[in-house]
Amino acid sequence: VRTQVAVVGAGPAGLVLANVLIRAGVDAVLVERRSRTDVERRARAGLVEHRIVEYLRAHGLADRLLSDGTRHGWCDFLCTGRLLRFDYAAQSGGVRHWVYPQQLLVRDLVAALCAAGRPPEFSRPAVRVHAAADGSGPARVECAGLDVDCDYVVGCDGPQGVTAQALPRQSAPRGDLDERYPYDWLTLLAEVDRVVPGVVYAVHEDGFAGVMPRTSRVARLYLEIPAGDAVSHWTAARVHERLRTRLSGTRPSGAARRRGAGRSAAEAVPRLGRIVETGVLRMRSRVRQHFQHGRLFLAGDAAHVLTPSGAKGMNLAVADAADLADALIRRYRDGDEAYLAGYTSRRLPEVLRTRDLAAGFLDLLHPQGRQPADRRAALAARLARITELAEPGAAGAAFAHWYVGAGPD
Ligand code: RFL
Repeated sequence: VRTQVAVVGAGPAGLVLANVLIRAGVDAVLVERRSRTDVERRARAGLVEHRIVEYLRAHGLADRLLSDGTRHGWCDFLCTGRLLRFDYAAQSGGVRHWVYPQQLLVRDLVAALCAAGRPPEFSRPAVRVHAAADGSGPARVECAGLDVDCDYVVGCDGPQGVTAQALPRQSAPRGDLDERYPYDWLTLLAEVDRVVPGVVYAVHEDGFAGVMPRTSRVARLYLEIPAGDAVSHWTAARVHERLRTRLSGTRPSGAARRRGAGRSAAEAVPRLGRIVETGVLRMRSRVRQHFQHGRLFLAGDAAHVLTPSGAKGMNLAVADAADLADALIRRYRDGDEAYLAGYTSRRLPEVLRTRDLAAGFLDLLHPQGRQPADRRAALAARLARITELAEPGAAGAAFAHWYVGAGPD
């Protein structure tokens, strides 16, 4: 087939890009390795930033998100048995997150493409991408059973995709853009007896644990484990035991109660039932220095992978897609090549800023130390920083603004 833009990968980045292009009259063909059922079932992210929802709404892509999603404006930190509420909506001028599972957003975006008459080509893995290094001539994506000839290729095929392999090797050393953390996270989906009222970050000397709302029946949980540890070491019984240790808190001190924090940890975390999915996330971040070369572009996890600590991956993926859609539309509508050429230089600073802030947040959640005394000291320092965030002030406001994706003022 022949099209203007070939999009590889039906995750949030590829689906948003294809939808926005087609609605603007730019022809696009999206190819996806997996089946439709598989992509619509893959549970991953769930916190959608305010500015991303506004973008999807403006393009008519947020109807179900707005009707079925829930709003969240605070999270709890459970630190050394104390429960501290961070009311980021209050600190960001009333802006809140939307909670809407990624697989539901993917389902909605697939349905929108089908309704627009350009359903994704499912079960078509791209095997090779051709794009002239100097940007001249047409490009081509070779897929199983289908070749797509096009003007531009956009790789939205995640960190292990094939599109990035068509980019020239990076000339400068990448060391400063890659980071491996000294721990991993177990990623779990567990049944809950009631909806998780808000995100809980438990900072404990045994290690980090996190609880994120997803649906009324299922929560996303994270558990810090030693780097490289195998998922098979983590039986359900062991997971439950560790979660109990890390998520149990004593009632707040008298002083904290007087500040209005008179809640117990049991109130913050619902009763956890059957674990329905267990995975392991090797904790690293990797940001490419170039998101484009000639007629080839990368968006989302194909260009940068961050840890889930700040819940930014899906949001950045959609933000990349939004920028690139705008640039491609300008290219076809006005012949503006220069704006398209500036894609990396517009996106990279935000990605690096997000990477740094997410790394800082990760540090807050992971007091490290070889000896128990070092860990206790690190924990006390984290408690002081979390307390500062939770109190109204400049530190809390800056973090709140970033965390919720309040967007430009
Ligand atoms: P995706 O979603 O990985 O989609 C890539 C798609 O490309 C397909 N593909 C190919 N198709 C054709 N040919 C090939 N050769 C192909 N190779 C691959 C794949 O099948 C797939 O369908 O990338 P995209 O669109 O860039 O979106 C990125 C997000 O999915 C990711 O950043 C987030 O899920 C990260 N993330 C979170 N982000 C948030 O913003 N908020 C969160 O709360 C949040 N929680 C999470 C997360 C990621 C997690 N994991 C498992 C990594 C929680 C978890 C557990």
